[in-house]
Amino acid sequence: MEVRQALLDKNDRLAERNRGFFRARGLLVLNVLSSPGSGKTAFLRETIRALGKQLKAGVIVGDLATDNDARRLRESGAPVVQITTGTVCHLEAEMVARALKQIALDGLDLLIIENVGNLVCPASYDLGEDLRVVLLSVTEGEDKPLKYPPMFQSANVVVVSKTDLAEACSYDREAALANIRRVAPNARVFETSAKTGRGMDTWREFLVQKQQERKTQNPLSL
Ligand SMILES: Nc1nc2c(ncn2[C@@H]2O[C@H](COP(=O)(O)OP(=O)(O)OP(=O)(O)O)[C@@H](O)[C@H]2O)c(=O)[nH]1
Ligand SMILES: [Mg+2]
Repeated sequence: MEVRQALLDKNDRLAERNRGFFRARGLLVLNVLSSPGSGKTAFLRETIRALGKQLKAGVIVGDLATDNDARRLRESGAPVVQITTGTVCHLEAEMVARALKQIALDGLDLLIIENVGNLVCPASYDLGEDLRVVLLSVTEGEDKPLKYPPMFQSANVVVVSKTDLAEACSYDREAALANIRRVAPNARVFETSAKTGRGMDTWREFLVQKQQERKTQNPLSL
């Protein structure tokens, strides 16, 4: 118990160091989290595509193994660094600090960190981000916010993903939104589909606005 607390304290210190580094550069930083396969990579690829020339984004992506997601994200033209964590089920601030040395940050407005697919462990690890973005796909069940509260409680933004599959999955929209509201009453909610592009314009406008705020105010308004 004490060892775990010491590790978390160390992570918090390194996360603060990352945060200072990001703020000095005027970078807006997202930590994107969800269970495996909720659509993080697909959503991020569409996000970068939607941003076009409005914001220049770079990505750090974490997985236990393979560089599949890095290869998919590079198709968007963004600089991407893959972290392979081996047996570790989350990213830590120190891993992000190391990855930063491999990414060309000059000219970037937005740094997106795709965390390891996991609804439990990554919740405890601050990476120095401005915004925690948690995905909930319509395919995984409306009750996930209630079953995994720490992850959803820590979210600044909840993205409902894969809404094109809602009907096929008998997705209960009202129940899902009520569950999100119960656990994360202050989170901004976006309903999206990476397949049809639904909701991507609203999400893009939100990011552009937050990036502007990053240059002028601290903390961001939500
Ligand atoms: N129909 C539909 N399928 C989607 C959508 N987004 C993602 N998918 C599919 O869902 C599967 C998982 O998507 P990924 O983007 O790899 O999910 P992920 O959260 O990055 O997965 P991990 O990184 O392994 O945790 C893939 O087969 C995607 O093509 C969507 O909006 N609509
Ligand atoms: Mg992925």
